[in-house]
Amino acid sequence: MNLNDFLRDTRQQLENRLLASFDAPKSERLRTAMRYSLLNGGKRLRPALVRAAALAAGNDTQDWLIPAMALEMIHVYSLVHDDLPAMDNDDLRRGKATNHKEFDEATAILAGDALQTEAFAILAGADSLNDRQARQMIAQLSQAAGANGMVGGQMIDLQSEQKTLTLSQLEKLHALKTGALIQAALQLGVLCQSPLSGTLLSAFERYGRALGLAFQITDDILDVTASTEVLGKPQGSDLAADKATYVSLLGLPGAQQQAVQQHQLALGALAEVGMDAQTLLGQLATYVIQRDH
Ligand code: GRG
Repeated sequence: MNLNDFLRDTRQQLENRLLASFDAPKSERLRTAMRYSLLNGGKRLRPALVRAAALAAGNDTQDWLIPAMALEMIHVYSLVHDDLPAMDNDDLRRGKATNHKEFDEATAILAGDALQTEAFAILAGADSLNDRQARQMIAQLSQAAGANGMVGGQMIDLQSEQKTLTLSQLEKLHALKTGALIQAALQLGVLCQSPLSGTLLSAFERYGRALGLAFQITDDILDVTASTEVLGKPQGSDLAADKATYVSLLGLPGAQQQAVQQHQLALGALAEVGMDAQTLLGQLATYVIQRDH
């Protein structure tokens, strides 16, 4: 399957399953707000990584779907909360009104909270996972999403506003804020298959670290190069908010060079386990630095 077909098929399967979830809401408003952001046109990169990692580990069943849904729910909750006035204060996400603009702040907070708990509930209750797999996936995902992962990175990011960061500080921040969930995607994919290959896990760890940075650097580049129409939010908004970004630190050519470097590191990690740039994971790495939104 080529990458475009793979991404389309992953999106379709994931969204079909997401559409069927939350069918017995206690609160119709909460359900609508959760579904609004969950089915609002994301690229579904993390689910594609879960599936590609599972395939690379030798699992070609549908086992990737539950961990991919859980991970996407965590990702979407983080975007809903990140857009709130207390954080980034954004009106637009994926070209549409942010959750708190469409509903209200309290509803957006609750929708994010409920998406987060639902993520762990579907892992804990999945028939397709054995107890050990479910426990390991819950452990990986909670570690990646929590205080020592994404939430910790977000806190450091907020504390870094209007400060000058070194490249190494910026890398550490993004390894947590954006990188941890990308790494988790690969770990969840590998966990679909047992017994686990230690060599594969360590290669994927290096691939995931480089991919996470390549993703964030490209995000910073797009913030200044892509049009507002393509971005779905005002161009240059991170720079205007006086945030340290790869572009503010290194300039545009320097940031582009860093993205290429991380892309090479990601492909190098795959090569160590005999996977080339044409494998799905290789193509996904290239997609990450070549995407336009
Ligand atoms: C609020 C707990 C909490 C955490 C927020 C990840 C994050 C931490 C905030 C997101 C801010 C942001 C836009 C970071 C840049 C990288 C990123 C995560 C972009 C959005 O991910 P995509 O491009 O989104 O995969 P789609 O829309 O395709 O799902």
